[in-house]
Amino acid sequence: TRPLLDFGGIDQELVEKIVYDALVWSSLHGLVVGDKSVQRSGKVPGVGMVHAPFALLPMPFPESHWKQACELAPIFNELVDRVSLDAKFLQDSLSRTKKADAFTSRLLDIHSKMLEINKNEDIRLGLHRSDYMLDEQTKLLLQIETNTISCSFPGLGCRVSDLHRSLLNHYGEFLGLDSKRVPNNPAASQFVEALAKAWSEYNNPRAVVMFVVQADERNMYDQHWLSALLKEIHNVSTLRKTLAEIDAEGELLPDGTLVVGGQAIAVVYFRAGYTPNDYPSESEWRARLLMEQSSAIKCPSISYHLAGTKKIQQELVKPNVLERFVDNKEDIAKLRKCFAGLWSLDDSDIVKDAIERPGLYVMKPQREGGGNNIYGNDVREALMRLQKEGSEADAAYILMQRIFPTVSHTFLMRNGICYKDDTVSELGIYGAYLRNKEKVILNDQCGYLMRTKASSSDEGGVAAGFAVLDSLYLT
Ligand code: GSH
Repeated sequence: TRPLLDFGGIDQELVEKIVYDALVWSSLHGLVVGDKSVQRSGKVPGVGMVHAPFALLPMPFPESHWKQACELAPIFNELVDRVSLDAKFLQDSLSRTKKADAFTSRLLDIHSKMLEINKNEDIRLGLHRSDYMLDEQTKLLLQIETNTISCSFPGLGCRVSDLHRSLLNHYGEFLGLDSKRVPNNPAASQFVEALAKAWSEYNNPRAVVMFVVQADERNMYDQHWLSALLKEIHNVSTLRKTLAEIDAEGELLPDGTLVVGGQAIAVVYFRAGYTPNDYPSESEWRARLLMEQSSAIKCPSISYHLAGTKKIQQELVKPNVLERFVDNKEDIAKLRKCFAGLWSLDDSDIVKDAIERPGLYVMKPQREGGGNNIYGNDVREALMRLQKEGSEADAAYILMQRIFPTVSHTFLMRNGICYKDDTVSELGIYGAYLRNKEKVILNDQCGYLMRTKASSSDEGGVAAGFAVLDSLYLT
């Protein structure tokens, strides 16, 4: 590591100045989230706002790996699309998981219903994010996962890049850092462009884009950034509804149009619905089914959602599976290069090894949103418990090789306080994909999200409270 990037040599007074400027900048530029300790902050915009947790300075990252990750975005976009078209592959791969995991089972039921009614999705919109870690020992960029639903922080992530560039413009010469090495981050504007293009493909000028949201959301400003830009740049209106509200106010017209609260919906953009907690009653499941049956463009459709499950990720790593979905040999090689070791729990050799050396594995259920994975000795215990039970319960999980990224010292900002910690980082690359019948309208990489967390914490995730937002300093 370079000494200045290590921040070992920065004097306290300088850090305090940067901290102060960073906090002012965040307040002025909407790098904010709702304060969980203020009850009304989830209901009334502008009440109980606090800066989003962020790293004070951008994280050094090799340019070659950054380019590699960017190049993968359109390939993963297409892979998700191709996998989503293979209903049998989705249903077969998830058939054991279905028995062990009630949530995945409900999603599969909706998928089956759509197959029964021969539901066609001509217009397909994917707003994805592929997450990677750089393995220190092998220097390989390894994929953690592709998110196909509710990818967080396209709105705030680009603010952090702007913040870091602004800080380096002022303090860069004292730090030995050049703001030009923080790559431009157009995540918000490009996601918005994709939503607007999808809206226009739907071709009903009176219809709106509906954001499906959680009732107690605190990351709403990230979402508001997108709706504000949709309106300002593209003159497209948005609506925010919870699943329960959609159940209460939604209806399908005979021609398949989804109407919610009297408004025709062109695009359904899910920022909820990825976790079982979002479906406390049958009402929410009815809403999900209603939307799926409609002609509105779903971002994601049920098949895109399923294509993003851990189980499918693990199936794709098996020999000769990628070849079913990707034609281009070079693309296959690029994908394989970033695949980490992934195994199903019916692989007895791997399970045996994971019981002996649990630190080298992560056990993952079919869950999104962070905070669900099993690490360390808990892996051993969980595997032994599943073995003893001898049931189908093991099909709810997959095993993944644990990746060990480089540890660096970082200043982390939370609640106006600056902490210094040993950290590791995860790079997410956003991707947008839009297709109408055979015509691919968009297939792009759309900016990035760097997240940094204490290396002592197993879990990641900013929304789940483990990590902070960060940006890149290309080295
Ligand atoms: N409901 C929140 C939102 O819409 O922002 C959270 C959604 C969420 O947890 N999304 C996951 C994610 O991108 C993917 S399913 N998490 C990134 C993080 O929290 O760091």
